[in-house]
Order: sequence, then C-alpha cells, then structure tokens
Amino acid sequence: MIDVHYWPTPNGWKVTIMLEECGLDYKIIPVDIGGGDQFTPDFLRISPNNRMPAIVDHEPLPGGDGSGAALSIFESGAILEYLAEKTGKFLPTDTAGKYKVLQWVHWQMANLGPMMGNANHFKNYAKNITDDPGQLVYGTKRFVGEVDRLSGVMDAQLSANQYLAGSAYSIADIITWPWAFLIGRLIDESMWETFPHLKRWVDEVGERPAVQAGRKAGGELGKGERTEEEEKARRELLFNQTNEKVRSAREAAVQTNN
Ligand SMILES: N[C@@H](CCC(=O)N[C@@H](CS)C(=O)NCC(=O)O)C(=O)O
Repeated sequence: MIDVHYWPTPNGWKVTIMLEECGLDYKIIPVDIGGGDQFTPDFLRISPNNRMPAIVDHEPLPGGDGSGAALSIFESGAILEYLAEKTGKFLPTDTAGKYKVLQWVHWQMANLGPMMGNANHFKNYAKNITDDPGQLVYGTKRFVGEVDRLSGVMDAQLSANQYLAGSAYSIADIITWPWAFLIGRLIDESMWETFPHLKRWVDEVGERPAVQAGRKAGGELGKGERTEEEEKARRELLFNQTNEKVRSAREAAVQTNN
C-alpha cells in the first residue's frame, strides 16, 4: 500500500493518475494546503519544501540500505520515476529510450508546471490579493507569454509524434497532461485553435480510464462552503510564506528526523 499525501490540484493529479495507470493500491492522506497541513512537522519530514504531492511506499523496491523501511519521496517528477521503476511501466529501461522520456519529464517540472502556475496566479487569482490591477500587468504578460511559447513547443512535438516522447505513452505524458488540459480554462479557450496537435493529444490522453479516475481522486476534498474571512486566511497562508513563518515547524521536523 502506498500513502499519497495529496490535495486535488494538477500536481496532485499527476500521482493519482500514475497510480491508477499502474494499478497500484493507494491511500489518500489529505494535505489541506489552504489550511496549513503542509507545515506540520510530520509532513515536513516527508516533504521539506512544504509542497504536496509526496508518497510513502510501505513496501519499497528492494535495495537502498536493505532495511526494508518505508520509503518517502517528494516532488512529482521523482515520484513518477520511482513508480515507473517499481512497476516497469511507462519508462523504457534502455538508456536512449529512458532519457528520451526523462528529458520531457524534466521539461514539464521546470517549465510548464511553474509557468502555468504563475500565469494562473497573475491572470486569475491575484486580483483577490491586490486592489491595484497595475501590479498584475507585467506578471500576466510574462507568464501567459511563456505558456504560449511552451504550448508551441508541445504542439510542434506532437505534430510529429503521437505522444510527447515518441510513439509510446509514458510518464512524460502523465506528468504533463494535468497542467496541459487546463490551458484553455486557465489561459484562453482560443489556445486550442492555435495548437491543434496539443488539443488532439489532450483529448486522447483524457479519454484513458486511469486518467479520468486519477483526476477524480479525492475530488470531494476542500469542497465545503467557506466564509470570505476563511478564504482570506487561506490566501494569506498560501501566498505570504516567509522563512520566518515556517522556521519553527522546519526546525521541529529536522530535529526529529535525525
Ligand atoms: N514541483 C512540485 C510542485 C508542487 C506544488 O507546487 N504543490 C502545491 C499545490 S499544487 C502545494 O503543495 N502548495 C502548498 C504551499 O504553497 O504551501 C511538484 O511537482 O511536486
């Protein structure tokens, strides 16, 4: 059984989709990121960057120190690579094939995810944070422009290949789809006309039963009604993080880790 420390967001869906694709048993452990669960010492011991997703595999691959102790992993890219290695699925084992996939996994981690997160922040979310629309103009232009460029990169790749890393569905597709399918909703629906190969791939991957199941996992989490005051407190917690604010939790986590 694998514990998934999780909240239903694009970065969380990457892991539930992979677990569904691999047919692995998993248990969702909610990390309410607006409520501050990511700052508990127990979670920081698993994920020192105070971000979900993270996993704990209670029956890890043999190897390591040979103790058979549970293995925890944070960062979705590392998690998917581990699950691919564990199951022998969605990542070729020959060197050329493996790196053909991993370069796109790293591309997503360093590019599409962060740029879409920031584009969404400036374009849609930050108006709840600042009363001055002028503060949003440059950030919106910069990050929406990057998402446009990255969509062009994917569209060109997918004009010549069925999947991102070639002819086989892989962890490159699994890690990219949860952000890519939101491009229309978060940025602009007209993007689908500009990038038809990307749209073809988004639709095809979105039809997979495991993708639909992973996307629905934990869908009920965070759905309760909240007052405007509660929403404000959640925004403050998510978008006003400083080293000082989380220092005591980090120290507690590190001390009990050794
Ligand atoms: N690079 C990380 C990004 C994870 C990430 O940004 N998670 C967000 C939710 S989508 C989070 O946990 N935020 C909590 C916070 O900002 O404190 C990954 O891919 O695992």
